[in-house]
Amino acid sequence: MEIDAAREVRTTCPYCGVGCGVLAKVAADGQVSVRGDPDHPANFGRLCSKGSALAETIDLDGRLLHPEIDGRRAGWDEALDRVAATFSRTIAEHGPDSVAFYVSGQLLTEDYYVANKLMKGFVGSANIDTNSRLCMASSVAGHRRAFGSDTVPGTYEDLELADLIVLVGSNLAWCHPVLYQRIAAVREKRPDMKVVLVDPRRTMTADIADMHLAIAPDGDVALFTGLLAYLGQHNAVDRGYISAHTAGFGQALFAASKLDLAGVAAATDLSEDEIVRFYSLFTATARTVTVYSQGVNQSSSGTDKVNAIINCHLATGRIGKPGAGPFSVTGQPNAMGGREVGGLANMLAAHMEIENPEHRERVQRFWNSPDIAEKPGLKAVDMFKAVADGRIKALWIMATNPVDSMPDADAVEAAIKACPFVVVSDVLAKTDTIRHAHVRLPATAWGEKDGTVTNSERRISRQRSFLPAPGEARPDWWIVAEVGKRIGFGEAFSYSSLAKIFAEHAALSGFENNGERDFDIGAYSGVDEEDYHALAPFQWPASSSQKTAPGPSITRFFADGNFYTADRKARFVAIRAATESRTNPDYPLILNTGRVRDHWHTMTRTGKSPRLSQHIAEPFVEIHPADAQRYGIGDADIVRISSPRGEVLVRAMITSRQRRGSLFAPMHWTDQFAAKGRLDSLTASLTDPVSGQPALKHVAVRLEKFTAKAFGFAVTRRRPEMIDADYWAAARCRGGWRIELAFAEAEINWTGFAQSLFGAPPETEMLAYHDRDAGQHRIAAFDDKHLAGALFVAPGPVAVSRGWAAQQLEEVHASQRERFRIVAGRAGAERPDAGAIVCSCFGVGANQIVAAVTAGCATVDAIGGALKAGTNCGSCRAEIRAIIQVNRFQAAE
Ligand SMILES: Nc1nc2c(c(=O)[nH]1)N[C@H]1C(S)=C(S)[C@@H](COP(=O)(O)OP(=O)(O)OC[C@H]3O[C@@H](n4cnc5c(=O)[nH]c(N)nc54)[C@H](O)[C@@H]3O)O[C@H]1N2
Ligand SMILES: Nc1nc2c(c(=O)[nH]1)N[C@H]1C(S)=C(S)[C@@H](COP(=O)(O)OP(=O)(O)OC[C@H]3O[C@@H](n4cnc5c(=O)[nH]c(N)nc54)[C@H](O)[C@@H]3O)O[C@H]1N2
Ligand code: SF4
Ligand SMILES: [Mo]
Repeated sequence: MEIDAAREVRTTCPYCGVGCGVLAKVAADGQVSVRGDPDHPANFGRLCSKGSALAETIDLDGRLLHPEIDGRRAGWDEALDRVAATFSRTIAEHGPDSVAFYVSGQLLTEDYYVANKLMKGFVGSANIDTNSRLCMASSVAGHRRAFGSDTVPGTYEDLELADLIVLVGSNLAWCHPVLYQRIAAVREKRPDMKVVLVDPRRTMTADIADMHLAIAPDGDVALFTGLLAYLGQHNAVDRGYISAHTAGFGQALFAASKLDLAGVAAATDLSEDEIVRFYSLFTATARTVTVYSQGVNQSSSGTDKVNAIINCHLATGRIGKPGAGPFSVTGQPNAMGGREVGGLANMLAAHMEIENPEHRERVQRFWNSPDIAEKPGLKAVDMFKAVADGRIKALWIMATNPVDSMPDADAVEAAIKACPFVVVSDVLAKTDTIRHAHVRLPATAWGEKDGTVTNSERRISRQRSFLPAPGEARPDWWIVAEVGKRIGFGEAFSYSSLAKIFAEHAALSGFENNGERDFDIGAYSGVDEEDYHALAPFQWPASSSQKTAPGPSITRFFADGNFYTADRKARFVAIRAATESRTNPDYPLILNTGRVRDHWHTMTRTGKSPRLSQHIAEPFVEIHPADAQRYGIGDADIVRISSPRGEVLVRAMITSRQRRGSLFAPMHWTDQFAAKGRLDSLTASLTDPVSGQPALKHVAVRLEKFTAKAFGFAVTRRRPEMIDADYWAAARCRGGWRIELAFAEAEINWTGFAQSLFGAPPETEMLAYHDRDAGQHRIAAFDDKHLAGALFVAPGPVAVSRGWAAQQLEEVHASQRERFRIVAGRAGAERPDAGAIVCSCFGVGANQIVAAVTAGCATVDAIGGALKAGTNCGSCRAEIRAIIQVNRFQAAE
């Protein structure tokens, strides 16, 4: 590929489902820079902290650059032949259901389309499932139950037009930051707009909320069935809409009316007063959008939660209208594209149904395929159970890291290890999953690959390459198509270009559609290379008839009914709220899991960025102060969380933002970044009965203090090969790595430990200070004028300034005096500690912000004026406001 140095390439962010447009540029010296695309309708130029730091994540460090078989380098031909031959043989000997693909919402639509076509139409099994099962399956199931199709009715603009936004189980400020910023911007102009947050934790998103309902875990079904009953009682339903466009209202209302207000209060742990205030606000506000995410989907009652919410919107006719509707926001960049191609085991393709013989016949005819899967395949959790018990004998994992992200992850890892044949396509050479692969296939990464993605509002945008493919890496679609050809389906998989795949996908969506299926992009079935190259973001539907008939295109669904059920009416779902206690005396606490602002999933990308790694540099757990006291845990202690399936060691963070009896820990840390941080070794394979989505937010656990005899903090230029400590967590910093440590034993040869940690050759100059009685040790190693590493050990959490220590890796230490300063009594004391980094764009820490507040800065903008914090991507503005509030309050006390 030729790179034009001066040209900005228009592409799409590879992180969340907001799907922001990005302009990427490669300078003559190879430096990449990115900025938000001002013309993209998802972000109009904005980017969050992760999007802004994309350029820091695209180096080739750690990349898998050539295929490998059984740990040795192999050529593509040999590797692809091995995959094709083993899959063919397994299918011949054990049938099509003995093989499986486990794919990802981070594949591009074209990759996904080819993988789904190969499995469902040519292998003849539906054993292709995706990490979207862990993410969107309950929304898909809820949509299909209510609408007869997996349709997201609204658009982002609705968030700006609404008078009330109800955020349910969504930490929008951190997980969909640009949508959060769009709402925040409107609220500045229209302070009457109300926001209600329903989340057991007081997250940073509460910053924008007029009302935070700290609901009991899984209290949502009760809250929204109670709301339906309330709407009924207060005559606040839209009778006209209900009778013209829906069915089942009576039964749903009857089921809802079984729960009175006291019952809702008991099930949600909210006061009746709070509940009624929320209900009356909802009742009074026609322009209401209910946004929901993983606090809804990842639950054993996830599908019921979705339908309980949709019921309230159907009952009020608030759907598909400007500023009104239920809105499931998607997590991954191409969660929607994956649903469109049928990447879930219980879907077919182009929103057609696997159980429907007409649909099967139609897809088979379109693909001209020898076979078509007759029944739904195994959903993720069941798929890995089938790997474990030997029913699945050949497994291909693409663009996902199940050893870290599947529930009961240790069992999943054991299953993968025991599977006779495992293929992993990834961009990295070392992940917790790829270490068990027989065949490793190097995929091209963001910036190198081309294709399309669909965001949460059904908008299809191009990802475009601006970097050459490194080494022998190849795009995922090419890899899958090559295997398809080698299995013997040459004709169906001989794509000469990406545009051909996209055109085929578009054609299938419009094939014998006639308005019967929501997903129709038939207007694009004729795209050629040039059109595809230039493809501008567009929202579906875009049927071929819409293209020929001028007039306004549909941007929202269902304002006038026309659902995709047989009678074109929506279905209310009668739901009974059931409360379930999962805790017991051995495992008395509820673990809730999720995300932090600056890391993405298993950190394969964000873990490379020093800027993003400084916001939160180690795995942690949020504990309510009363629980901390009960278990004898102090702030910054190391704690062990255990469940019947496994355990993790993480840092304690004591905060009253957490509910009593509940813990929250992020999902991001893996064996690549921490000693024992794989959170999903704790979670259970319990799933929602309708969607098969695991209940990742509600797991019974036990908490105890890990008694550390010594704590440590280190900075080191080279990443250690091995870290011999009971607890460690490594994070990138500009000059190398920073490492948090804790030890069950204090009788350690610290100099030897430091030497191995720094990877320092024996001739390295070491300076050391030891106070054995006080348990204090400080050791620094230099090569030439530079610090190779520094280790600080203390009997309690180490007080050294992290930012100062990391900076020493980049500075010149010419004189002996300067070198001694590093191990001197109060290292870095003359330089104030910036504290935990809040603003990653400008590296501004919490202590600096507190100081500015104390000096009189009273608003986020004033802080921005004084420190620049919050003035670039804006992702930290909620945190800055929280710091201002706490400190002004304290100053006033
Ligand atoms: N920074 C960042 N952003 C991301 C990602 C990332 O890894 N990092 N990942 C992307 C992906 S794939 C996804 S799916 C999205 C997820 O986006 P979100 O769903 O917003 O994120 P989570 O942190 O998983 O969970 C959201 C909230 O659900 C709450 N919750 C837990 N249990 C309940 C409950 O019973 N009821 C209610 N009402 N709430 C509950 C949690 O306390 C949490 O604050 O984020 C996307 N964006
Ligand atoms: N406890 C708990 N567990 C969870 C969740 C939770 O909230 N709590 N959330 C769940 C959710 S919503 C999600 S979406 C999942 C996410 O979990 P995963 O999908 O496992 O996480 P990622 O780190 O995004 O994994 C992506 C992998 O693909 C690789 N990759 C990146 N780009 C490409 C590419 O172009 N091609 C190929 N072949 N590989 C590529 C990366 O290196 C990485 O190894 O986690 C789920 N697990
Ligand atoms: S909100 Fe942030 S992570 Fe999500 S697409 Fe936009 S820039 Fe990327
Ligand atoms: Mo997700």
